Amino acid sequence: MLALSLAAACAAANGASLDGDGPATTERVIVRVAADAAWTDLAAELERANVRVEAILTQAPLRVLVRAQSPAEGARLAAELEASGRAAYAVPETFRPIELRSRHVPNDPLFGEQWAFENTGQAGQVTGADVDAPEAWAVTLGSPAVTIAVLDDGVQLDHPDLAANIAASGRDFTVYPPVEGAQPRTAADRHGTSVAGIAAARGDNGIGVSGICPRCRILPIRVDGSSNLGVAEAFRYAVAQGADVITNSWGYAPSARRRDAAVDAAVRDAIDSAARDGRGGRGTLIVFGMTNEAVDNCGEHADISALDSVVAVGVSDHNDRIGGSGFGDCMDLVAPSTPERIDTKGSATTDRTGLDGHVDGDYFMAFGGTSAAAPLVAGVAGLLLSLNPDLTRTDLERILEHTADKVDAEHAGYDAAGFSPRAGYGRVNAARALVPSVKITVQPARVAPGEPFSVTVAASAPLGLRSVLWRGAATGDAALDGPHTQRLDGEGYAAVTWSMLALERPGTYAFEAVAEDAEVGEPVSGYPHGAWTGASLTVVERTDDDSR
Ligand SMILES: [Ca+2]
Ligand SMILES: [Ca+2]
Repeated sequence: MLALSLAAACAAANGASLDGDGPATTERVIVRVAADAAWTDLAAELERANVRVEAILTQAPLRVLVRAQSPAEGARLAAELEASGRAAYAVPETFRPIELRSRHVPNDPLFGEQWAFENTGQAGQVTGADVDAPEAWAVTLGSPAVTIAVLDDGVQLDHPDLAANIAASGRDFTVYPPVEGAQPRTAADRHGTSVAGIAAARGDNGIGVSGICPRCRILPIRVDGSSNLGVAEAFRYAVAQGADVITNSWGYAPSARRRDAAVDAAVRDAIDSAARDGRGGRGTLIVFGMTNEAVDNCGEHADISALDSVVAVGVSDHNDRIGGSGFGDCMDLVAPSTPERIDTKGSATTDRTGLDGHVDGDYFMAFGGTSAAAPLVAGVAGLLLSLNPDLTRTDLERILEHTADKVDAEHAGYDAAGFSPRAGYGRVNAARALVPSVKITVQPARVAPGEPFSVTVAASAPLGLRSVLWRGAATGDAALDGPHTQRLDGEGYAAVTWSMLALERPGTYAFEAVAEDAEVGEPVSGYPHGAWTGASLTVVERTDDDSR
């Protein structure tokens, strides 16, 4: 029913880090009958062994698809056929993760310094501790219809690597009433220009760096030094100007009385309203970097990033290790950046030109902390919205979380839902976020005969989900063989659970799940409109030891 090409395509989407229990083998075996073997004899023998011939794949050479009673029996049959010499080959059908090889490496000369985008070990780091930007850019470079508002200090509007992506000159909310233009106004204004570059510096223009969303637009908004009135009005302005994502690499500094750092009702209301009502009711995604100090951001006297309507981003380092930033139950994601405590090179981004800014020159090679992590997540959201502007804020958040890589599991200790208060849902992965992704959980993974278990299929797709389905691969139980299909309505993320399932016969069973998207568009040639994954369940008789 579902073509192999779909499975191959979706495995590509998940790459080597395919979730589930790795490649799954089905009960089917592809057999090329040996030239000197008598097919009629072989067919009769297969029938006696209760093996069904499902299809004649080709007549010359004779290739047939047969179906054994289970994957294990299929593997045994394949080995026997090959050993006997009656098959030129006999190969069990196997779903195997493959890598999406298409990449887009931009021509920006400093791209090699952007290890957070593509980590090739530039500074002795772990290769691949990055967001897979070139793989994401093979799908989309982003759309100028998507606007990322940067709330920060000033942004240099005429920076040669930003100017083409600046949506408007923005507004300065550090005074009330605010004044037009969010350009830097003091020598200290150097942060916003670097934040903007990570989100959406112009890519592929032959100069400098690339933002993670190289064709998205930047709406600069100056708030460093604003009152609560200024901040609240800044959020309302961003929404009114059509901001799709609002990125914030700032928070309130803890004071001697930490209580003072708490977010007041006016600011909270503005943020909640933007998240709920922005984008014509689909909701504006609001991203905040957590504190650079490794403290709990989410408990009493919580940081502004702890708000429910905010995506709170911490830091993972150049070796995909966590722990270099604030954390807690309110954490959503980590993104690669240099933690402030670690003395390694940062990821390159734009700097105010010439002597202004962080350094002499137009680019800064050492930007880090959560200031660099938040705009990375905001830019990935921009890529998602470039594929499908109808995604809701909740869709965006769930897709980013569902497709994040579970880095540093040893220190994170992810729970069954994939969450850790030390790493959120893991390190954002732009490439995985942009294609369909599916996970299947069989719980518990080990049961006694007749003991109930459940199957949960969670899936995301930027173009919207059409359906998810699962089946037990040749369990011998018609009720489990499936497929069990749940139609969906184009949401970006869904999790569906089938419970009170049971198997009587001991053994190890393979389960597989497939998600298909709505195929509303073809973002790029060969775009995978589905995803596949597998899991297994072991049914064992309880021993006396188990029951104690
Ligand atoms: Ca550039
Ligand atoms: Ca400079």
